Order: sequence, then structure tokens, then C-alpha cells
Amino acid sequence: MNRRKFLYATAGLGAAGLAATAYQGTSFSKVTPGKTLQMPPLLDATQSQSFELQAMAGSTDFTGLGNAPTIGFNQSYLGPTLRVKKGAVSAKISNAINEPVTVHWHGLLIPGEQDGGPHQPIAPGESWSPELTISQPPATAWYHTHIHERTAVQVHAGLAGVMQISDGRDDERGLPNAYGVDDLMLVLQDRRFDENGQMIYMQNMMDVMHGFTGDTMVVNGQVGAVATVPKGIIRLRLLNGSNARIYSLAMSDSREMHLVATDGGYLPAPIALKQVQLAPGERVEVLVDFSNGNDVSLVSGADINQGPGGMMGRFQQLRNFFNSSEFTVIPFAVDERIMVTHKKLPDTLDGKTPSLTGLVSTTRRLSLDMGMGPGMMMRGMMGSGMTDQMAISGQSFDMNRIDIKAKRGVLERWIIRSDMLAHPFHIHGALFQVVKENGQKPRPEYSGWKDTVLVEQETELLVKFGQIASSKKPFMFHCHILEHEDAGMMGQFTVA
Ligand SMILES: [Cu+2]
Repeated sequence: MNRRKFLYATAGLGAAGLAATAYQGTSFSKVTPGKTLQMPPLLDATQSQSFELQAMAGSTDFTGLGNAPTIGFNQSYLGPTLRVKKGAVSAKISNAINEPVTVHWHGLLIPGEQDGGPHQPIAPGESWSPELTISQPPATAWYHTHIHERTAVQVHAGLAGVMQISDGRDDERGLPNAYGVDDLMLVLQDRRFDENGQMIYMQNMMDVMHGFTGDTMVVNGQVGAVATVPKGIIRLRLLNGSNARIYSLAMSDSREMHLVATDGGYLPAPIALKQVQLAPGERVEVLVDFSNGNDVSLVSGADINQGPGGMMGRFQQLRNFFNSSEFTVIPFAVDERIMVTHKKLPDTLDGKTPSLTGLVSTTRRLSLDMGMGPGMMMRGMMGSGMTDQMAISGQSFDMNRIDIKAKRGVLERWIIRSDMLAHPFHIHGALFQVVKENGQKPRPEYSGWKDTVLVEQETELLVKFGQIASSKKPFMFHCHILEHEDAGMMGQFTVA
């Protein structure tokens, strides 16, 4: 029995199992007094334009209950925040763990042969030295392993990190930029732990169908920490590095978050929002005003894919019920001793509104399929198992099949439909504009350039392909619920 068959066999729980597991999972952890949130170490490569990463095994005591085996880059869990600027960057990634890994640069606009997808495995003891040709505006991107069928388990164990593309001009923009002081990097993940502090992964049917979600918030690899901030305007760079959880983020006292950047970089001007939804793979940068000195928390509503609302046809009332169970993502404590550098919000930024007025060459319709229509659902609930794989437009991922051939510099209209759940859809090596969500104007968070979008029924994109990818090293498009990706909800495309 191979691994995938095993996963699907264990998914064949009865209806009672489904009902019981549907309700698990929002007992989020308490704050540990005196534990201050640490940033991932900053590896500033803007001068040298070169860096080295090593995938290494380690152990991490997340909970105080014991060391859990983990994997990280240059450390035991997660990796450093890599800061780079435009130009050529020499990277060297070596693999010191006992299985192949890759390093995909999520959000970087670089050719397929630098992309680090499933066709570029680094064997144990080997290394990979791509020259990254960075040409895009400032943005918060990230890097993570993308090995075929092992992405979810490796990212869960810690193989991910942040990459910031910088042009050194944030002072002119009026944006806080002191790393870890008024410019905080927050990698949001959820995990489950046992009484010995060991991470629990893939336990039940819901983990397979919804993707893995935990009951404990882990921010920058830390549980129960408090972020210390000065009494002024603070920049929060938020990355959803979770395997499957979709966050609906807000401040606990309903103060506004001023959105300044999305996946592709800066917006033309800040957008004031009370709530920001952040699906796996997405990034936002927001400014929050702490000048009233009050302690406040970043909180989230429940995952819209959790509970019967997600599985059983997405009944809005049930979804609202589950959304009412709020949990703390990270608490903030204002420290008046820290010097305040920013007291007002910038009026404008220099991001450009996407204006995709060129000719649309092709319209493609893609469906994100869970291979489980109502009939399959019933069979699954009756205990006969769900052996269908996940797919895009009916086809499960195949390393040897090119699904789409795109032309460089042209626009394509992609109309993506989701099946059963909301799926975060990511395209490698390209940026897109969200044109419509279910026939309507998209949500304000989707007004900038994006590389990952949450598809809740039907989403229309205009995609601009600017980077070359051959059939030997093609780009991927996939669901960023990592268990769905590994189970086949992925395709590949070339750009010529
Ligand atoms: Cu999915």
C-alpha cells in the first residue's frame, strides 16, 4: 500500500467519525507570561547579493513539554528572513536531511529553471546553486520545499522561510522598516501537540479532506509569545505559512488595519480594513496604529473550510456560526520605552494599480476538484472509502504531462471554480489581477498584484506571464492547501 492509498483508506471513517472530527480544533493556546516574540533571524544579502541555506534536522521545544523533531533552514525550525534587492543573487542550498527537498521561491518572478519546483529535487548530501535574477518591485515573498508528494509533511516539519525584496527606499515611502522593532515579520502556522510536546500530523479524515489544521497557534515557530511594539505606527508583514488554515484576521478591539502591500508588492495607497482574510500562501502587509498605548491582539475567526459549513454545501448560516468562534493569533504589548519613528500613516505609496489593458489571448476554465461529488461523499460516510485523487479539471497531477502552454508577455483570462471547499490557488512565475469573484467586484484585499487567491466558488483572473519556463523545468499551478497539492490538485505549464 503506498502512502497516498493509506491516506485515503484511513479517510474511510463512518458518519460518526465525520461528525466527531468536524468539531475539533479551536482550543488555541494560552500566552506564556514574559515570553517575547522573536523574529526569524535576518539574513540581509542586499550588499553581498548571495546567501546559503542548508536544510537540516533539529529539534524544537514549542510547548515547554519536550523537544519535537523538526526540520529547518540553517536552524532547527523555519529559516532566516532573506533580504535581497534587484539584480543577480547567488544562492546555494544544501540538503543535510535524509530525503530529497526543493526550495521554491514563492512570489519571485524568475524563470522556471530557478523556480525550485518539483522538477528540481536536491538529493541528501547534494546542493543546488541557482542564480536568481530578481527584477521585481519590493515585496514580501517566501521560500519553501516543493518536493512531489512530500511538500505538506516537510513544510509541516518546518521547511519554509521568508524572503523580502527591498529597494532600501521605505523611509521615503513613510513606511516603518526597522526589522523586529516597528516592522514585524509574522509567520502564521497552526499545529497540534501531544502531552510530550511532539507535533501530531494527519490524524483523521478531516486532515485528508480539508488539509491539516491544528489547535495551537505557532507564530515564527513560537507558541504563547507576546509581540512587543512601540507606541506608534507599526508595520505587520503577515505570511500564512499554514498547511491549510484560512485566517480571518482582525484586531481584537476592531481598530483598523491599513493594507499597504499584497503578494506582488505595494498598493498605490493604504486601504483601511477591519478584517483581512489570509489563505495559505498569501501575504499582506498592514500598518496598525498603537499610539493609544493599549494592549491589543491580532485575532482570527474560524477557518471557513472547517465544520459542516465547509463540507456539506457551505451553508452560510453554519459558516457564520463557526466564524463566531474567535481565537488569538498574537497578542501585542505596547512598550513606551521603545523610540517611536512613525506617528502618521502615509497618504500614498508607489505601487501601481494593475492596468491590464492588453489583448486577452486565451480564456481557460479550470476546476479545483476533490473527486468527491455528493455520491462520493455518501459512500465515504458509509465507510466504503474515498479512493479518488484530487485534481484540476479532472486530471490529477502528472510530472510528465504539460497541462498548459502559455506565451510570454501575453494576458490570459483564467476562470477558476472551486469544488466543495474554498481553495487557495497559486500560480508560479506570474502575477495576476483578480477581476471578479462570483461575478462581483473582488474584495479590497485583492485590488493589488497577486500570486495566490482564495477561490470561493468562482474567481476570474487576468494572468500576465513574464517569465520563461521549459517543459524540462515547467511552472506549477496548484491549490496551496498542501495536502490537496500533494494529493494531485496541481498542474504544470510552460511559457515560451
Ligand atoms: Cu485545495
